[in-house]
Amino acid sequence: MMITKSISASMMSLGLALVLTACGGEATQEAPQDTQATADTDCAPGVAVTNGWLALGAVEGNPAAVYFDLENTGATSRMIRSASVMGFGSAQLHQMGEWNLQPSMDELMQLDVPAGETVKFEPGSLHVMAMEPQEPLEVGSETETTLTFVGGDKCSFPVEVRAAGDEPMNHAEGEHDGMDHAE
Ligand SMILES: [Cu+2]
Repeated sequence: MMITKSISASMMSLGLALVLTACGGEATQEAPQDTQATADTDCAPGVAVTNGWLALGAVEGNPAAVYFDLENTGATSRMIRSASVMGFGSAQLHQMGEWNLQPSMDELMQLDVPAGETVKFEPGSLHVMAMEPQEPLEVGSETETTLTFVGGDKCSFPVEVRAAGDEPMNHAEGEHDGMDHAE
């Protein structure tokens, strides 16, 4: 039992080192100038997010969808519990699926990311639905998404804002399984 724990702890340390290395690649040595609201990736040890982007709703004021790849480089599984997106009043974890041959969207209460695995949030599948946009986002700009894991660890990362047309699935017309996103 003790041996297992100490191995696990050292693997966690390894994961931490890998993440720090990965994050360090983007950072410059100079002191950051606080000229824009964009953020660097800032994730708990053992979690790495890449390829973050946001698809605006087809109509201004509609929900947007956030996509990214999340890698669990740690030794234990991670459970995503909630998400928030800067510039939006609320956000949910969603999974696209099919029900009666129609596309449907289900809210996930939490999402397990097993140790060593990468979960892809991508169009037609998993996404973070960003609701209640507070102000129009410009295509090509960036905003920040934050995931919170069970236990309280967080992962914040930038997402590039893309136009609605870049996304295959139109959320404004898709079935939302009875949920009211427009509220
Ligand atoms: Cu959705």
